[in-house]
Amino acid sequence: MIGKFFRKPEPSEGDSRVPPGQFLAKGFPVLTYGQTPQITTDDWNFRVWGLVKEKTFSWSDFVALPQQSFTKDFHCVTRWSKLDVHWTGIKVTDFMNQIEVDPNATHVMEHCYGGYTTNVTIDDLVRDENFFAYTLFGEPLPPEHGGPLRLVIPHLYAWKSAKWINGLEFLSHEELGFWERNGYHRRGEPWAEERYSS
Ligand SMILES: Nc1nc2c(c(=O)[nH]1)N[C@H]1C(S)=C(S)[C@@H](COP(=O)(O)O)O[C@H]1N2
Ligand SMILES: [Mo]
Repeated sequence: MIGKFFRKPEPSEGDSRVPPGQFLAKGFPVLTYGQTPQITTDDWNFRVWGLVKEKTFSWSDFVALPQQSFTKDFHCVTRWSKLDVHWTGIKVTDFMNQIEVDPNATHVMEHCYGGYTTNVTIDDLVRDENFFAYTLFGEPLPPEHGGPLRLVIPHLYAWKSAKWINGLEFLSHEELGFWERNGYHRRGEPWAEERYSS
C-alpha cells in the first residue's frame, strides 16, 4: 500500500539502502502478533538455557553491561522499511562474554514475554552489529516496540528482532519459531527476499 503510510524509495536510497520489494514507512509502524505484554524492570529477568551454562540476569545485571548507540535500517517482511533507527543498548557480543555456551550449540531459539518465539543460527545471532535495545530515539523503549528490552538483528527481516525478549535457548539443531512454523522463511535475509518457506 502506497500513500498515507508508505512511500517509494528515492533512486539513491533504493539502490543501496532499501531491499527489493520494500517501501519506506512514514513514522515507525508497530507490528505485534497478540497483546503487548506490560513488564516492569523490577519484574523483568532474562534466562539462558539448553546447551549453555544456565544463568538468569536481572535488569540491573543486564544494564551494567557496556552501553552503546546504534543507527540501523529496519525491514519488515510485510514490505515496509525504516531507515536510520536510533537505538541504545548492549551488543550481543558483549552479552555472550557473560555466558558459557557449549561448543555443540549451533542454533538459538529467542523466547519472549507473551510467548512469541523466533529461531536463528548462532552465526546470525552473534554478529558485531546485533544488539539488545532499551532506548529508541533517545527515549526508554516504548512497550509497543518491545520495551523494556528487545533484540535487534539488522541484517535479517525484523520478525527475528524479538520484542520483550526474556531468554535464549541454545540448541544443537534447528527448531522453528512462531512465524517460521507458519510459512515464513527459516532465515529471512531481506536482500535475498527470503520471505516465505518453500
Ligand atoms: N515478541 C514479539 N516480537 C516481535 C513481534 C511480535 O509479534 N512479538 N513482531 C515482529 C515483527 S513481524 C516485526 S516487523 C517487528 C516489529 O517491530 P516494531 O513493532 O517495533 O516495529 O517486531 C518483531 N518482533
Ligand atoms: Mo514484520
